[in-house]
Amino acid sequence: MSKASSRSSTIIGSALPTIPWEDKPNGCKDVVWRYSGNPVIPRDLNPMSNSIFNSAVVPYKGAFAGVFRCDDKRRFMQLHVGFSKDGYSWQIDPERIHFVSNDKDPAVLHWEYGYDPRVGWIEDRFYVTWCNGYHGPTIGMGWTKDFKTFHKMENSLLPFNRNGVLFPRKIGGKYLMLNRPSDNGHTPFGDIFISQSPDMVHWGCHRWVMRPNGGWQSTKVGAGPIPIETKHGWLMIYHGVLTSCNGFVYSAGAALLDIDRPWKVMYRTAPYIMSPQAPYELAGDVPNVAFPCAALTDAPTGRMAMYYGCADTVTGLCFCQVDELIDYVKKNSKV
Ligand code: BMA
Repeated sequence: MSKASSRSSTIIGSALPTIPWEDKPNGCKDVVWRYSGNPVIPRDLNPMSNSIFNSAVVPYKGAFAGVFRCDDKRRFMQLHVGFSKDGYSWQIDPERIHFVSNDKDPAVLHWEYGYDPRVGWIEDRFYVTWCNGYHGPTIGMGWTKDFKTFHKMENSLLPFNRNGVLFPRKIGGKYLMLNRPSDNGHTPFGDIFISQSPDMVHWGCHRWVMRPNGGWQSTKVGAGPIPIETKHGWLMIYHGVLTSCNGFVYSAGAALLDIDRPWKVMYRTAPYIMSPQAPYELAGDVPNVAFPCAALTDAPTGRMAMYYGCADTVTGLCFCQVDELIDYVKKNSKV
């Protein structure tokens, strides 16, 4: 990984000159714009996949790696590893990830299903969090150093919980994880919380972060990609859900969280930054879903490329300029 950090720019992070990128199209009035070749990952990239969406991508060894949600043709939800030279063209292992553990307790390797992964580099390894089936959905955790061997850790929380997203570094001497307590089904409620841990195994000191806020985010909210450290606070992209007469509609918004006490929300967008409007977001196994799970950033240029699930079927890619997005969050905020 490039360690070259650029504190002269808004993003406090590394350079990623190979970030996937397209300039904003002429005439586009939105703060986030879509990749012209979307969907970047089709549902049938793997012969046995019904759909590939809500997936996580990171820079890895001068290229890109990721953990992908692939629902198979039995409609079982599984996690698969994938690699790409350019962030656009992906090879995804047709075999699901089989986690390993030295722990003899069968509860650790217990596997029912896994979905909606997030991946983040913290200190010396990549951590993976996902919605893990353990007698109900909770936040599973694992780590890898090479995207070949994946080590399974203890579940971080009790069921029922979804959208576990780690911060990329310790804050106040602890690891922090955004999460969203839920129910066992298609949860019709949900606030975002932060849980804290000294060791990535024991989680507590829970702090409330934000509730639904009307309109596109009136039913529930949940964290998306690993938060991005900026000079203006942690930039958290999140999804918000509206219940229409045809069911849930998943859009994306952005918030700025206090850098030292990130449960303090300084700004959050009253309008969405992206809502399902493209055909591949409007039609699929679950229509009307735009569900971000990963963001790549290039600190010197302020470019951000975001991967998001589209209609629970395919994976989309979209872009923004982080300075412009922060400006938009501040100018259009209702906390
Ligand atoms: C949520 C999760 C997501 C999914 C979304 C829309 O509860 O299951 O994986 O994208 O619903 O179906």
